[in-house]
Amino acid sequence: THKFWETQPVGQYKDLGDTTLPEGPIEPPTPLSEVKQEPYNLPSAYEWTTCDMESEETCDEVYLLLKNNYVEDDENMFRFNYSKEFLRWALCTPDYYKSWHIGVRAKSSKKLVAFISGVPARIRVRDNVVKMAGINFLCVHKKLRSKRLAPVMIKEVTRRVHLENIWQASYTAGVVLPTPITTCQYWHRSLNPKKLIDVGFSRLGARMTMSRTIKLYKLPESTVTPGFRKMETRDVPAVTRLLRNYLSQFVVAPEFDQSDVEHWLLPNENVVDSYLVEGPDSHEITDFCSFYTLPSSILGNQSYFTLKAAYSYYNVSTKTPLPQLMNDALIVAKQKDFDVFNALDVMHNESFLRELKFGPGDGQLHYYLYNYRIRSALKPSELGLVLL
Ligand code: NHW
Ligand code: EN5
Repeated sequence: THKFWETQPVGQYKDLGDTTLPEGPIEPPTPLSEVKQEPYNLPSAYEWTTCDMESEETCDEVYLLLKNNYVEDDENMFRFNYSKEFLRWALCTPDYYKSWHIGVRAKSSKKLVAFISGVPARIRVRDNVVKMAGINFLCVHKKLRSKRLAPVMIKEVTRRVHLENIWQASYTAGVVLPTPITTCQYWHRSLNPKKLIDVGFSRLGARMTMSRTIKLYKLPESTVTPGFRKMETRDVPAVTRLLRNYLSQFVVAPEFDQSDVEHWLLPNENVVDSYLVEGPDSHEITDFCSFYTLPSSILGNQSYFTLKAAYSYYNVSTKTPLPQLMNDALIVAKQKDFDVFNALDVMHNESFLRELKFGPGDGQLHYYLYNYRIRSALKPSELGLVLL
């Protein structure tokens, strides 16, 4: 049972398969004058703080809270270590609200002990473009777990989103909550198999030696597709057209305009990498691929401290076969010294995962919408959305 989630406008288990319920908002918006004006109450030892992520000092505090307390795998061997530059990129979008970057401090020490954030996003569900908050980086310090702080933080971010006249949200989680719109599988492509095996990220396969494994995952020194190059500012209009057209086929996808493409897809060192294929004569942009950088701390290894992981982001192929395009993405990721390339089975990713020697991981990612009902669960391949 879910004492908190039962009270929220999300798809409930009891309604699963009820085809009489309409698709769309679960609750109508309330007049802004009826939105609670004061913050929710925290336990008396704690206070709310709005985090200015443009401030070096505050960004550092959020970074350290997450570095030490954010998501781990099911065996607690690895923990996400989002960089400061990444957090700024993820949170300080062109149209962000500072009020949606919410911290909790201990009153006595002023230490940051919890965080939750939202950024505005336009998400299309079938034919409807909905203004949403993309919620991410919910984190409660390890020493304050299981005290029901998370529901208060979720209610507080919801209140602050409502104050901006926004009534829906999207989020992902590794845990099952009421109720996923789809469940995706993580896949992993070894780039540095020796290190991955040494740190326990992967295992030597049956009847495999280390040298056979290294040979299996070997990649060419340089990319193979003619016209494959890094994306530049001048490509924003063409990439926007290519991506908008591609994403239009999925049931749920972001509605990107040029300013979104500039923010989310222009290369940003150690944060996001984007490449495209430019045709030989017309200089037409026919294909695009991208990945973001998210290292993980390796917990309790004597020789290695971080695992450098690339995560597949948005990819579009109209001319280069998607497996060939993604093989070039693997080659640049290897050149940039990533240890592993991760991807979900969203969009058309199934078409390259096995062929390029990705293997299924032990983790899944569940996608959710807040206050928006979908008639029945989607297939991962019907999803055109990648959250950070
Ligand atoms: S998913 C990553 C979440 N963070 C982590 O896993 C980091 C490590 N864990 C922690 O910090 C990406 C804590 O365990 C957290 C829970 C803080 C997760 N989403 O305080 P209590 C995101 O950031 C429910 C939603 O005692 P705790 C997305 C749980 O089911 N709910 O637990 C975030 C239970 O409710 P129930 C989650 O362990 C989306 C209640 O929290 C959850 O000390 C947020 C227990 O609270 C999760 N990941 O703290 C929703 N994990 O009903 C946004 C647990 O079952 C919704 N819970 O009794 C939309 C808002 C905006 C709407 C705008 C219109
Ligand atoms: C929302 N934005 O479990 C964030 N990762 O498979 C919240 N496993 O890395 C999302 N357990 O399978 C939270 N190696 C959900 C993700 C939480 C992190 C997580 C999984 C995803 C993961 C690795 C390591 C497992 C370590 C022990 C894994 C196998 C790789 C192998 C490579 C060779 C081919 C077969 C697979």
